[in-house]
Amino acid sequence: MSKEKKKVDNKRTVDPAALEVLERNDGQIETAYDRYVQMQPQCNFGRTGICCRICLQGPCRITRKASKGICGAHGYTIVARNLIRAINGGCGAHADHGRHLIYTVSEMLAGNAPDYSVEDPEKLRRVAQMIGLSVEGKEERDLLQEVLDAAVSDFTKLTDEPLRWLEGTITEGRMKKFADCNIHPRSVQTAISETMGQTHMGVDSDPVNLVFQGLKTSLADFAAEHIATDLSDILFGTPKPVTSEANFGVIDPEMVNVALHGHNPLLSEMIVRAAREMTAEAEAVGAKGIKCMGICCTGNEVLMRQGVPMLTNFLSQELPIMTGAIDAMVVDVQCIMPGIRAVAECFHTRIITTMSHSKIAGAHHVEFTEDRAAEKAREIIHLAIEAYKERLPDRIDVPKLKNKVTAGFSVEAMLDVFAAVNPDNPIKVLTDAIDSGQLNGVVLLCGCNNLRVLHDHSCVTVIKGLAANNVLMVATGCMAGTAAKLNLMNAEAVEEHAGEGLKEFYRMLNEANADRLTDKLPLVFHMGSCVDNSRAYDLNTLMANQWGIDTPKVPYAASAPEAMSEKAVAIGSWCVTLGMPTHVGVTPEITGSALVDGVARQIAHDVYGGYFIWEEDPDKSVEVIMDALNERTWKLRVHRQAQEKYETEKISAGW
Ligand code: NFS
Ligand code: SF4
Repeated sequence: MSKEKKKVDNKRTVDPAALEVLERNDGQIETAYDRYVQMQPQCNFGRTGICCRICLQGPCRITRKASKGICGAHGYTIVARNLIRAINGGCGAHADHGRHLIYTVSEMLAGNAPDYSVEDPEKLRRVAQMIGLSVEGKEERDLLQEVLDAAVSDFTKLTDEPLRWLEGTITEGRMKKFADCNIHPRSVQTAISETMGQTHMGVDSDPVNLVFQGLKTSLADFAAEHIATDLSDILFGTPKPVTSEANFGVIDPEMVNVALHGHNPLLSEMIVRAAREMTAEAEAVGAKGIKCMGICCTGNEVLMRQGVPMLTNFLSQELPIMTGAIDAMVVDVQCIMPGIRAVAECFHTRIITTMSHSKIAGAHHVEFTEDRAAEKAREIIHLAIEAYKERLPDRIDVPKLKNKVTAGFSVEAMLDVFAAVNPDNPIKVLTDAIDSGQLNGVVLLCGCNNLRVLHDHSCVTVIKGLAANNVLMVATGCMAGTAAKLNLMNAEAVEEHAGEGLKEFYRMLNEANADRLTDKLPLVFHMGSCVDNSRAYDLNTLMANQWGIDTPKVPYAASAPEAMSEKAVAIGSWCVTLGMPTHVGVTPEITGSALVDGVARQIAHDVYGGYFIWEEDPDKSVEVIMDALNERTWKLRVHRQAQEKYETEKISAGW
């Protein structure tokens, strides 16, 4: 009986390749899927956010008998503090990523990072202009120094003039709103440190004030992400459409297989280059060559820019090792399960950590440094080649499943596609399609996987549901991973799943781009890693400015059906603050306070126009997202029609 139950419970995925590995393994090697079962039942105090461990008198839990913490903190204070510390955790992680890029650019300019260079000078100029710098007659190096100085300032300044990366990227209406509500962050690092101070024992106990500080931190998070994205594009190129493959079938048993896992392109780009240069060394040990493949967001980064195949997403990260054909899994920071090492113990796979602040006990550590980046990358590939020699041939069993992927859609690439239809005003192609009723809006699919729901199931259901409802979808992070792995990120998926309006829209774009694109457009447009949610948001600003309205009126929603990390909490929070209806498919630890929950869902709406929607059922999720979009598209169309009828210059804004 209990064995029977375990069999059902620990196969919590709809990815057929992951399922194949889990079934073959049958619980012999422990993975997250097993540990989730062992972890049940999980604590409801923590789950609803009403457990406080902020001081050493705790943990204090809100119960019927004890309605306040020992210090007198109400449940709403405890929930609000926990929530904004989660936003802060996410912002800290993105800041870590952004700061690493900033540091590398500064080392590059000082002549200490010889392996990095400006791959995309055009992007450098665009970024400089976006943040208000003049570019005329400036040398590349001087311009880069100015962009760097601005980034350092946005990261560190203590004074309260607005951040360059907010001013340059969001609407005037949003800037004014944030000034009115006093939530402009002074800088990324100041916001992080303020939030820690404000949530210390005995400081702020006002839940609304706390939540607003959380929103301020989320804006700092947005800026940090945007800086990370922009500097990555400058150093490694702005993504352009590229065709590749995804899922376990990308593992080639005859090659040295190197899985790149984590987040930062500073490392993964170097490894992809080294792998391309070291084929001869791999051939010398009997392999056909070296194959890199990605997991999580660093996988998204190298898929977008280099066409490197996507191996899998967050939740199934331990399973590729169990194919017996992964020679090295190279990791940097974030979303790396410590569990990968124990799985690798059972095989020949080398787990290689690379960052001084992100180690796994017992793993190989190759310290990655900016001054010797290429050399370190070669050292890592060399370790993978050595490991290849120790493979256990009878343990190799690789699922065949892989799907075609068309990725690489930066905003620039999207606008190029639209420009084939309307070269003078590309974004109008999208807003016209919404005005005419061909499309019902745009949704940003983002976020992780979470064992609280069936792996990939919620993501797939939401994608198919929105496609049938004629919604244009852009995706990032592990949700983009789901689309890629499960055959939803290619043109064939448009035929299979899109509604008539959406199909018509694709037909128009594909025809106009027939000479410019090698592949037809995919059902879901891959915009990159989670820091690239910043570029996905830029599309919102473009649409708002085209219509002459602010973002809370734009039919553009976000959905994270399987959210997991603190970074997802931070991203969701800025989506709301920046005016988007934001669906989350795993209710966060907030429901222990009706007041804080109400702030997230209703007060946020009243003040900022964006709001959270918690819905765990994936079919119902499609309905609630469509309700949110339909409300906006309907109002927008009515006002657009009125504008045309009365021939007014601007759309009325009183709604
Ligand atoms: Ni985003 Fe990317 Fe994935 Fe979630 Fe983790 S890898 S940064 S946090 S789990 S989407
Ligand atoms: Fe308890 Fe207050 Fe300390 Fe939190 S801060 S652990 S509620 S005494």
